[in-house]
Amino acid sequence: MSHPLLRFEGVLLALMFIWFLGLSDGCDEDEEFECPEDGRCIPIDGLCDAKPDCLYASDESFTVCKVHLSDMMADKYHCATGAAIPGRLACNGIVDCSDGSDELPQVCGSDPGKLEERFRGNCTGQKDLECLPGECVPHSAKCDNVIDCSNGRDESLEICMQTCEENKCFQCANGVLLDSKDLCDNKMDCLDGSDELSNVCGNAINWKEVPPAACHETLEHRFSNRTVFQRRNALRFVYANQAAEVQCWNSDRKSWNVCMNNGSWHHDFPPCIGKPVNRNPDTNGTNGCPINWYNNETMIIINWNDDGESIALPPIRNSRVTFRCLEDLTFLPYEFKDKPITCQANKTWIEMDFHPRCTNLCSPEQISEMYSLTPRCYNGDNGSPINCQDKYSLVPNTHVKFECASGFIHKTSDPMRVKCTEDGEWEGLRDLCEKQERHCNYECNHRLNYSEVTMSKGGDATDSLQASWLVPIYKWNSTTSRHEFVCTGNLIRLDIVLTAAHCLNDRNSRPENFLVGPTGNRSASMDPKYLHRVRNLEVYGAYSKINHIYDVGIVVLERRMDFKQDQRIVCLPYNVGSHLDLIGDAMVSSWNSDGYLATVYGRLSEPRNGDLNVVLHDGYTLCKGDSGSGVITTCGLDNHKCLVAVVSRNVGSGDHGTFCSNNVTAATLISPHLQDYIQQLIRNNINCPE
Ligand SMILES: *[C@@H]1O[C@H](CO)[C@@H](O)[C@H](O)[C@H]1NC(C)=O
Ligand SMILES: *[C@@H]1O[C@H](CO)[C@@H](O)[C@H](O)[C@H]1NC(C)=O
Ligand SMILES: *[C@@H]1O[C@H](CO)[C@@H](O)[C@H](O)[C@H]1NC(C)=O
Ligand SMILES: *[C@@H]1O[C@H](CO)[C@@H](O)[C@H](O)[C@H]1NC(C)=O
Ligand SMILES: *[C@@H]1O[C@H](CO)[C@@H](O)[C@H](O)[C@H]1NC(C)=O
Ligand SMILES: *[C@@H]1O[C@H](CO)[C@@H](O)[C@H](O)[C@H]1NC(C)=O
Ligand SMILES: *[C@@H]1O[C@H](CO)[C@@H](O)[C@H](O)[C@H]1NC(C)=O
Ligand SMILES: *[C@@H]1O[C@H](CO)[C@@H](O)[C@H](O)[C@H]1NC(C)=O
Ligand SMILES: *[C@@H]1O[C@H](CO)[C@@H](O)[C@H](O)[C@H]1NC(C)=O
Ligand SMILES: *[C@@H]1O[C@H](CO)[C@@H](O)[C@H](O)[C@H]1NC(C)=O
Ligand SMILES: [Ca+2]
Ligand SMILES: [Ca+2]
Repeated sequence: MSHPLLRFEGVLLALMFIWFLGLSDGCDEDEEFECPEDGRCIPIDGLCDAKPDCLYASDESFTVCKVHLSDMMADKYHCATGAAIPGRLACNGIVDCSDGSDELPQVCGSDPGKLEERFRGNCTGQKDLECLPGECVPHSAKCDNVIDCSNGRDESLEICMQTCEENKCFQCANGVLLDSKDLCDNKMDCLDGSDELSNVCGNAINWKEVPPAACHETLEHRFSNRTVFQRRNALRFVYANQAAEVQCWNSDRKSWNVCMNNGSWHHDFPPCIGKPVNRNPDTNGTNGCPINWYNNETMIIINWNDDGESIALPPIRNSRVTFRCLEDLTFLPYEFKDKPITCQANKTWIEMDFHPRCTNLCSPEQISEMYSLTPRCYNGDNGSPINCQDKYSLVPNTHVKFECASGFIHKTSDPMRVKCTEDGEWEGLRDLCEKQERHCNYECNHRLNYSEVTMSKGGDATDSLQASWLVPIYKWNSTTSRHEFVCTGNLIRLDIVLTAAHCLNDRNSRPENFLVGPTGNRSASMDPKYLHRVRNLEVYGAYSKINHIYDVGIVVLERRMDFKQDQRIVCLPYNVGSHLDLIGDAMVSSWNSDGYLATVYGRLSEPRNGDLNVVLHDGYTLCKGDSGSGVITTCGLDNHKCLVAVVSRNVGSGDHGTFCSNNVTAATLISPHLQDYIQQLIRNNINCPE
């Protein structure tokens, strides 16, 4: 009889191989967690807080979040994944745990009869648990630590969740409570192996670390869109006791399987029909080690021997080799790049599951940079969703379906799709990009709540939501070697900022000298990760440097901003219809000297020479850094609020904005002519791939 642990050795080798490769040294270990899927660093606070931060939610996996009984906090509710949430969030009707375990009926009290009825589904008689439609197993199969359902439902969290009475119990990731003596005894008692994880047992005596078991997708059987998988670099897998639906690579034949805690799939996958047979004895395992995936058009083989390296051709026998991609193709999975593998004398590889591929990849930036479209990516036409930010996932035949970005509304129901070609290009993207205007419309002042703006200069801080189109513009000062705040800008598209021309127009005004911050707190916004680089500066042609009339300019950002709650675009009159009320009250929001958003009020005077004068009410002032702020008033038939002018200069003293003005401020009117200019400029700045 072999002890169960001995059976791990084969798996262990392969797992360690995967686990300890490709770790970068990028993250600060004390303050950050490195997402294994892509090496991104997230703040340590984001780890096991029940909210996924990593691309594939590895920061919330039970394999990192599960803790020992002695580390559980009495005042917290521990999700079955181990993540701790405030106790009051359990059973509050809102799912807070990433696995939903805080709202399961077993915990929150529900009629057991109802629950049984739900599990039964359409099953009858003794076989009263429905795994999948039509697949029934007996009652005794429920949570007996043996996988009976093809999709593992009989051992899933949904069915097996148990409530801990005294608030301190060890629970497997599928909700089953475990006796504390079974913890860290080098024997997996949980189907998911959570009782023997290093984060649970790290301090235990005589405990031997075994990496968490994982089952990988194969080349033939790819995860379907119903599988919630993890990813480590380019390899996709599920952890133990997690179900996976796979789809044949060449057909839509699907089947379910469950990963076991020794790293094997619970049952064999049904064969995929029509799998091509490799009749080449040099690559199919007859004359040498099998390399069915070898493609002489895309890869070369380097043979390592005592004399150094040399190029080899199949068959490969009894040697150590590396596969390399030709030209600028990308090697996948990239963590195996330049990794030597060994072909043994008996024509088998020491390493298992080595299936490299050399491929072109499509660009994640190109699909995420369009101002009004948000991509959703799929593995094939009807395949599983993949993350559009993840460049190693964007292989040929990745399909992308677009939706109008939040803040935009659909104008048509036309499908918006592109796909990645073998050459690594997005087919149809340029066309779609250029025609965005036809598909999606701005909701320019959607959710702006002007009535709440009650701030005055020097008053209390106002919420950035209330002036969510305002962005600070920073310019490089070569004397101080710093970027300094110079003017206020207004987002009129997610990548276009309207401001005053004089902010952009001098000898040092080159795009690379400018940065644009996010809306909100000006002083807090110098964190480089929130700053936007500038692609282009445009000054209205009629702008006069002498008397500063037609003082309007535009900053085009290199990349669009995200549409966030506190980031909105402002309406220009043309967005909402032609009616403009240019006499009456107006307001100007910008930052006060402390960096807080503030608003001043005034009365508009008749427009003259392209200027609209704002006569400020008593006690309000506008100063140098307020240049470029928008003058906001009522416009359009629905009494929208729009930006009708851009603050330019203090006319009282004839000065162009160096000092503060407390009575009359000149602002450049967004006249119909200027609107045309802006619209034209917007059209010319649709940033589409070549
Ligand atoms: C994993 O366990 C199953 C059944 O318990 C067994 O059939 C299989 O061979 C094991 N796999 C490995 C790699 O040890
Ligand atoms: C039972 O089967 C019927 C017909 O196949 C289906 O419409 C119904 O939704 C099923 N009920 C449950 C609870 O799955
Ligand atoms: C490999 O190719 C040879 C020659 O065509 C064939 O006889 C053999 O069966 C093939 N082997 C496999 C495993 O497909
Ligand atoms: C690849 O192999 C095929 C068939 O063996 C051969 O015809 C072709 O010339 C090879 N191509 C390269 C680039 O070596
Ligand atoms: C091939 O040889 C290696 C080492 O000599 C051995 O571990 C392995 O089991 C052999 N494989 C087969 C299929 O014979
Ligand atoms: C998965 O793909 C199928 C088509 O193959 C589609 O009908 C289904 O809605 C998709 N499901 C999800 C969850 O995206
Ligand atoms: C806007 O402000 C009004 C008045 O303060 C308030 O009643 C309303 O709920 C706010 N609307 C939104 C969407 O915040
Ligand atoms: C740059 O900083 C210096 C020192 O604070 C200041 O005197 C100068 O006016 C700044 N230059 C510009 C262009 O703002
Ligand atoms: C604005 O930023 C400053 C400096 O970073 C900070 O002290 C202040 O609390 C922030 N205010 C708000 C409202 O975020
Ligand atoms: C604006 O204020 C300045 C001084 O504060 C004053 O000299 C000037 O006449 C005022 N202009 C108007 C139009 O009220
Ligand atoms: Ca069972
Ligand atoms: Ca155990």
